[in-house]
Amino acid sequence: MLAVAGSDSGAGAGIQADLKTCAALGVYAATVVTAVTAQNTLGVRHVEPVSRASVEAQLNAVFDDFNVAAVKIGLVPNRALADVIGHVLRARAPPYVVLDPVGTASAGGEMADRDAAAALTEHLFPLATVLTPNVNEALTLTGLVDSPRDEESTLLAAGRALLALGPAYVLLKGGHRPTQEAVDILLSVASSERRYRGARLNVHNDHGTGCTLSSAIAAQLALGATVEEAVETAKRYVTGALSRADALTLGSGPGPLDHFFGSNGG
Ligand code: PXL
Repeated sequence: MLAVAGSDSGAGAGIQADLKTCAALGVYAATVVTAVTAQNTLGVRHVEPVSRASVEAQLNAVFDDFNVAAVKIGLVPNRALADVIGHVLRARAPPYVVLDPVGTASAGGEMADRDAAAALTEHLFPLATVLTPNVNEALTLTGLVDSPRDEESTLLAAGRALLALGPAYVLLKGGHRPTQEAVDILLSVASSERRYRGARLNVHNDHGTGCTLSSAIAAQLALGATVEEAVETAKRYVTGALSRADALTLGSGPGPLDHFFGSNGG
């Protein structure tokens, strides 16, 4: 598969999380870097978007040589990069695209400019097989930020509005909702909604959870799973990696998940 995302110098999120996730799940990942961020577990200090020419060249270098079974897209820092990624993906037509609409780091700090979300919606939503917003992203992208955010009906309305913008599926991630379990809701135009329930884990080290989930979904799609199966396996993987995360003591803020919880390196 191919991960198109930003670099996290702390290596908990972004392209580093994508690579670790794919390695743990046994899927090879090529990488296209969209931005270089300077950050640690305490926050983002600097973001440098990669040039349009470089991202275009990276994408073409990968597609010219590899059979790309699925693409995961994470941080797209500006309109120029949303435009060029859309252009290349339309030409190359990979079978699956998982789009994680991130703009703000979990540690705090904007990583995308003001116009990036509109450009993402315009150029990349129509190409997405699965869009994976958290509650904040779903409400912000649909202009429902002032609606009662803890109401499930608000979230479902946002999900339906996002579906109308082009993705085949929208996975509404419930990790940030004040519910007893962590419930993710998968919506699609073609079928009724499906819920994925997981234990709510009260962990300190949760940096990179969204990146990990979206690359795990793309990895499963690359392995031949259906979208419904891919989401289920990916959620199980993230739950496992989160449940072991607090055994890692890296940095003084929220650290990364334990991507290799299932293996001892042997
Ligand atoms: O979790 C979103 C995200 C995406 N991409 C990069 C990040 C983060 C969060 O910190 O650093 C590069």
